[in-house]
Amino acid sequence: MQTEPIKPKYEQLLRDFVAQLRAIHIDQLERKWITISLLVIGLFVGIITIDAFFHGVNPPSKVETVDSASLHLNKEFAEDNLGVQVDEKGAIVIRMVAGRYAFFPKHISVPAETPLTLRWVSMDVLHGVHIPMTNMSTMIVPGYVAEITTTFPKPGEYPVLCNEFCGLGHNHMWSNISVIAKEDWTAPVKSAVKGGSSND
Ligand SMILES: [Cu+2]
Repeated sequence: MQTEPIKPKYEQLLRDFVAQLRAIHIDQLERKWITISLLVIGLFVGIITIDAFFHGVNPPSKVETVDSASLHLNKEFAEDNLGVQVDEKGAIVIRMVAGRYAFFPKHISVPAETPLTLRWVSMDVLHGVHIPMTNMSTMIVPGYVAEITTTFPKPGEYPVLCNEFCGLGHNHMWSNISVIAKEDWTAPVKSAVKGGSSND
């Protein structure tokens, strides 16, 4: 009973709307630029969609949460687990904690030309991390894990800088990564000892 008149009502509204749009005079040049703008927007949305669904390009957090207030009690980010670790499959995972005003650990050594997974968390406020001359740049949002996979192409000393203003000591917030030639690098002893001792 009620459903019958609703459809024609919406059709009428739509028809009125289209008629109103048609009544607006749009200059030809303006029409051209509206079309170009819409095409550009469509192109960008298309690129983002393809990257997200087919190339796996996602925000670094991937919405993986962590309790920033109790990182020291957290299994993964407890002090002993920070720094470079090599897992059973030989993949290198680096865990770093950002806090006012430093990155912990202060210094790490990693091999060049090797895929590295870096996992960052903040213990207090919003920080950022930027390693010049690499693709490493991400926000470290409290409560979330920021994960980035990267490869350092050349050996050398790389600074790790905070690029989000986090307080008065922000400009002193930095750390160091030594990138060592692949053949000269050895996995830190700590991870070998840890692997042996922490086996329950
Ligand atoms: Cu900071």
